[in-house]
Amino acid sequence: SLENIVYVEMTENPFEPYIESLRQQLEDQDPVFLIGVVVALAVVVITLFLKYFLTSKTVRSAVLLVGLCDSGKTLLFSRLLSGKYKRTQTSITDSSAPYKAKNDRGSTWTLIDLPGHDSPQTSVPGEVKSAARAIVFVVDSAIFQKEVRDVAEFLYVLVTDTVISRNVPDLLVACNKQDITMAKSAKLIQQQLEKELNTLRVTRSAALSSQDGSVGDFEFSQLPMKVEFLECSARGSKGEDGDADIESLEKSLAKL
Ligand SMILES: Nc1nc2c(ncn2[C@@H]2O[C@H](COP(=O)(O)OP(=O)(O)OP(=O)(O)O)[C@@H](O)[C@H]2O)c(=O)[nH]1
Ligand SMILES: [Mg+2]
Repeated sequence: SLENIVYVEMTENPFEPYIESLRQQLEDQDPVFLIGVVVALAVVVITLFLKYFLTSKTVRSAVLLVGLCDSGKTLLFSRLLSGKYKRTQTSITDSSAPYKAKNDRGSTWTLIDLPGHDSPQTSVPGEVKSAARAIVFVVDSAIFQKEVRDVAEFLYVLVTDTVISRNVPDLLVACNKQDITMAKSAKLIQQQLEKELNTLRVTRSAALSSQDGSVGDFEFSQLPMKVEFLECSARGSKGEDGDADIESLEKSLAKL
């Protein structure tokens, strides 16, 4: 009867014809239709990939100078930017300036000088951490023996930081003040820090446990980021009148 027909038509799914034709086309394996689907998916994947790739490249352009008080961060900052010697005082706030790397690409990084008086946990603000492409960890090689515990603790906080271990910036350990006779070499500083970080790893947590699951002594090569130890002197052998000895640092910054 007429009543029955109207009832059937009203309960029918309005998308039924489309789904039916979709099913039909898939069944027929219409090549044009399938190619269309593949191309559409490819466009979505490539767009997402490019977006991720480009944003992570452009945002992370900061090079941080971190380390304990008096290690020479501010003098290095001045020497890297202008080459000039400068009398410094304990920094209260951070300062930043564009730094042009000495390479053919002409890369420009934002160099950020951070004060060293804060505790390791609060010394690097969150937004600075996530912008870091490289961290220059400045060590006073002349009084390293006295400070080894504090230096190791600072380094431990940095490499176990969640933001930093996600972004994996390069870690350049600048063994500064090499112009002083008593200065320890980069090799010795690396060995001592590995020993000290091993102790911290054992006593604190398993956060630094090696990636391959092997148990044994801590080595910097086990960290997810690239680590490099280098020697420099922000003062230089001739002091205020002469140039700094920072070629090794400049070379590493040119490779970023
Ligand atoms: N002999 C020698 N002295 C240095 C060298 N680099 C820095 N200094 C001196 O060490 C002192 C501290 O240097 P700063 O650059 O102010 O140290 P900083 O790391 O910025 O210190 P904070 O801002 O307090 O964290 C200054 O008197 C510098 O002249 C170096 O390579 N050799
Ligand atoms: Mg300073």
